[in-house]
Amino acid sequence: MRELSVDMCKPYHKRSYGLSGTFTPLFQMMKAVLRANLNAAIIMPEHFPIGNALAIDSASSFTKSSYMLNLFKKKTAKDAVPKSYDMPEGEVVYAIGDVHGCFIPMINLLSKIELDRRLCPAQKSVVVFLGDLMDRGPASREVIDFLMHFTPDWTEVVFLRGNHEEVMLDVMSGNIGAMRSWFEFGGKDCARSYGVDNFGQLLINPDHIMMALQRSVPRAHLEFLDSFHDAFTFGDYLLVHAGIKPKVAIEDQSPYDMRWVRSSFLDYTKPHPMKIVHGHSVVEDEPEIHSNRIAVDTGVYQGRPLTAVKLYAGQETFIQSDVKGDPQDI
Ligand SMILES: [Mn+2]
Repeated sequence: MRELSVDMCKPYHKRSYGLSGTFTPLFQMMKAVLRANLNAAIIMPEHFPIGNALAIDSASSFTKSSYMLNLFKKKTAKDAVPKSYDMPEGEVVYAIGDVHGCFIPMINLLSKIELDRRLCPAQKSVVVFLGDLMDRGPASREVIDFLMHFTPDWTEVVFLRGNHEEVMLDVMSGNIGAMRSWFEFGGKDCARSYGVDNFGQLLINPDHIMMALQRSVPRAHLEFLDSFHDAFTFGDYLLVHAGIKPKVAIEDQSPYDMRWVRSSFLDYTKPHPMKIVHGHSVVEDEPEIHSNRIAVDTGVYQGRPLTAVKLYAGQETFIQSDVKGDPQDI
């Protein structure tokens, strides 16, 4: 019997950041935007005890008790495909697809999830971000700044690493080649959100852009992104950014495949040992429930809603933001 790999099993990140200097103005702006534009009575600021690390440390026993043991069931290489994919009793998961710098749809979706969770009789709740918080949309910095301080009293929060987190961390380590390709798939939008836009120097002085990036992106943001996990299990469900390599045991999956895989996973219609919940590959109309996987990336940055799947009591249901992505949203 082999357990899940150490990395997949390590307790998820327990954030304890305090309020940052940049956060309070953002929070005030968020309040103003919500009141003015979104007709959003759903979230009031007091529902977000942001930065209240002490409260969650003392109030939440989830990470200190058997919660992780309940969530991380042992899987073995010879695991047969279960007759049905089961969920832990009395626990609810909300898995949110690729945010891609779309701040207002994210806030709107979180408010709807909070309301749902407060009405849900589950004893335990986890909100899982499936990765790709940044790039493409207009507000990567705001999304990251908000989430790194997001310690609500109504749920635990888990972050998974997507291919865009992987590339951004690579870029910020000083990799000029990675920066060039990053700028081809949404990295410029992320850089702009940090005030870096000297892209005209890309051919002649790429070092100048790199220096500007390294000056502008706070170290705390990178440490936050670096704390993300590869996968999260919930009963017979495996939550990952992109998917898995078919016909390979769950514990033998590579982080690379879990962050980047596309057609070999998407085209595979036979059962996996676990049901896979993923983002990464945009489904253009509605989120999709297949027999072996659930796809929740509805392409919010392309003017569509942000989507979460709720897993509770054997049911797979979707919650979507009422606000669609819009390049002008912040
Ligand atoms: Mn993505």
